[in-house]
Amino acid sequence: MVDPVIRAGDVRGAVSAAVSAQPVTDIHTHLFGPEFGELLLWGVDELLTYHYLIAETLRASDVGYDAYWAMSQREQADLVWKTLFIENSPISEACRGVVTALQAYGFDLTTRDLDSYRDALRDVRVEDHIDRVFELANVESVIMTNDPFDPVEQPAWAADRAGDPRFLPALRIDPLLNAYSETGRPTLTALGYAADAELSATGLAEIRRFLDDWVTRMQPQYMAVSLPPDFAYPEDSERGTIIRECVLPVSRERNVPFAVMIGVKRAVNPRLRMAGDGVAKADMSSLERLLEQHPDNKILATLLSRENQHELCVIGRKFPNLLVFGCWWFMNNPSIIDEITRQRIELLGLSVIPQHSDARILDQLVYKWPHSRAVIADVLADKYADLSASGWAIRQSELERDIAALLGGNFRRFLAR
Ligand code: HDL
Ligand code: ZN
Repeated sequence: MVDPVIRAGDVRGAVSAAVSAQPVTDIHTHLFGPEFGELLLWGVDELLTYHYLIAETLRASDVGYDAYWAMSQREQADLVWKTLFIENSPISEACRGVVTALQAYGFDLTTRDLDSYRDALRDVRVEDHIDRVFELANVESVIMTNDPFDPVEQPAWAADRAGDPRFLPALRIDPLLNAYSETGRPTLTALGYAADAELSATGLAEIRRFLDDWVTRMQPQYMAVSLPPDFAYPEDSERGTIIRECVLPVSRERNVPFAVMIGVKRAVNPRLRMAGDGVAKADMSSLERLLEQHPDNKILATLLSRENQHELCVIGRKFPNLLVFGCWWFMNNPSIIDEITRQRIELLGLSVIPQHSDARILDQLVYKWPHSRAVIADVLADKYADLSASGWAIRQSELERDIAALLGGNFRRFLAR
């Protein structure tokens, strides 16, 4: 079969079409398969009470923290809609996302009748809605955030999970690493692991046994932790010791990569609850030392501060055992996705995972991916146009190969290495 060379004038169109057509593996979300019941959030009121929109609503309305939290979810969603969509144009990225999703469902946005949108989804079966959302977003699979320290989620893992294969597990260990004394150790003790305060050899062996058992039970794609800006490694702390003595050995032995998500300042405004987290620039030398001291460990990394993104690309050049991923959280806005995707392609070529959605509500896939694909396609169109102008023949099959790698293949190859 002829493998056409794309004419210079057609490169942009070919790139846009290829990015749009490529099903994506979404490597970090807070979604749950339907077998997790109420843990899977979906629908109009969940979309509108997404914590990003709570923060924006409390800026724009006269409603105080306590009055907001005293409302029902429906009342909260009504306030968000009135404040951000009716009294103001929904121009922020989180607001525009809701508009994109409602439009994609075919709702009449000229009515702005929130109840009609609610009614349209009321009788939908969740399994059917999942099919529709995955098709609209062109998503082939999502990786969940599964927390064995969460008393609500923990029981779901007691039985064998014959779940929807499109929802893949990830073992999230923040309480073990960031709150060992307060949460990690008490939970392990309750689960029958003799973790101790001194982190003795026996105690560390028990933490390894806990991780090993949960890797067996959950079959996670990776183990993940979010880390503060002052994350230090190596460090003679509970976190530094457990990472070195427990997480990295189990990660290597079980071939389950360790994902570090660095730069979050938890609860800078506790009154906003989940919406109250902030960001700060991290010291990247800790990531360098983690990678340099453990060359046989596979590390996934995403950084929350815009100021860390260029350093992250340079570190990616130094360490093949690092896979850079996503435009995380406060990075997930078109202006920043554009900037850091250009840096990544220029410095790391195709050896990155440009985006994940971080979706918390199923319907968010319907906007987060179209919004990101548009920006990523724009960047790639420029880069392939530059390559073509430099004299390289851009072949259709090679373009499609490259984009398949960016939107899922790189991740699967990293896991299989
Ligand atoms: O720690 C994380 O995984 C973050 O993504 C937080 O869940 C955050 O609240 C979020 O949803 N960001 O998009
Ligand atoms: Zn997340």
